[in-house]
Amino acid sequence: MNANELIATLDRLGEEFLAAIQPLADEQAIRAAQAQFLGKKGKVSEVMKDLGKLAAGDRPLVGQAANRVKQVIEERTAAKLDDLVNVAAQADLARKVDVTLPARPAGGGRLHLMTQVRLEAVQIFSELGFVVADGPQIETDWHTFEALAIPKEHPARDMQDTFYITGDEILLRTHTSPVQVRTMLTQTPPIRIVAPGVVYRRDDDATHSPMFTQIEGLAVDKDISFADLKGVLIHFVSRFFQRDLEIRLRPSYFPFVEPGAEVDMQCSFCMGKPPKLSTCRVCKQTGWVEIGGSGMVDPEVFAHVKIDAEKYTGFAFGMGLERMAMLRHGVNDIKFYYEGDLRFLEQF
Ligand code: 2NM
Repeated sequence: MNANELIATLDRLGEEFLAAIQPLADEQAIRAAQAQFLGKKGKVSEVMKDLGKLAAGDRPLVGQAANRVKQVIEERTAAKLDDLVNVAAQADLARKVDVTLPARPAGGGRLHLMTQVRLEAVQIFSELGFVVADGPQIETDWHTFEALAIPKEHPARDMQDTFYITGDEILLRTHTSPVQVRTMLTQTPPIRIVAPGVVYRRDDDATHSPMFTQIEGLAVDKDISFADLKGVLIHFVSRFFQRDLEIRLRPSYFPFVEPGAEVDMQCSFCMGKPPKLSTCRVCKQTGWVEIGGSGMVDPEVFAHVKIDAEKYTGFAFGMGLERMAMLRHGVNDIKFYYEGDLRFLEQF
């Protein structure tokens, strides 16, 4: 082909491209069409192979024609792709949105079961005039053990049971009793407090967690008696389980009370009447379950906190709230409380 024929062919390719791209409406097809003309083996490149055969003087004119065609193809491709974006944006704008549709429900939060149980226990004791007292979880040996007349050789002090932080003086409280100690040191009777909070022991199985929640109570006043203690416990159990369950105080030893008693209540699963033909796994056929400990504050404890044991008496009690929640809701493994599994938590 001579120069004029080449220029005519190039112009014709330009026309051909414009006709080919005209009906295309998707990006892939448009890019494929462009490659068909401008690619390495495209129609324009094929024609340009003949450029070398032309006289040197003819080449610039043909080169200019080729550039013109390339520019037309590139501009038209870009414009076509631009159209696609605009069409998509228009379709987006035109889409009808029903603003009256109800929103997706936002998963409602709730209080953790142990928080619910703790607040409820506090509420019940507050009905009897008890107020909440609080204290540090990191405690001293003195507030946790010494002031409570727990001797140095007592197993509760053992490295096996207690998490020590530094040496043998600073530790994680193993019960909330140091809160009672601090209260008695800073207040004068009458005292009526409950101390709810987490405590720590080196224990970990289906019924023990290294961190668990206790509530302990303390009343110190003139003429406080063991009968007052029993009345408070009966009120608590009947309110917490919403039933008139009986309680039973079984003589037991705690270093900080005298006399001391373990607190049992009628089994809330079989109501104290274990079924004859099946077994109640909760109370093991006894009809009673242990829920805590209690007693009259030992005069030795009063001496440590400078309360006159000739003038005042007091009772104290303590119980584990995970266990109370287990009895109330039929939870059978303590691990559920601290695993954070929503399938468990959402049930309460
Ligand atoms: C229990 C059982 C029996 C108790 C005693 C005291 C204090 F500080 F007044 F001496 N606080 N808590 C006590 C007594 C706790 O928990 C099983």
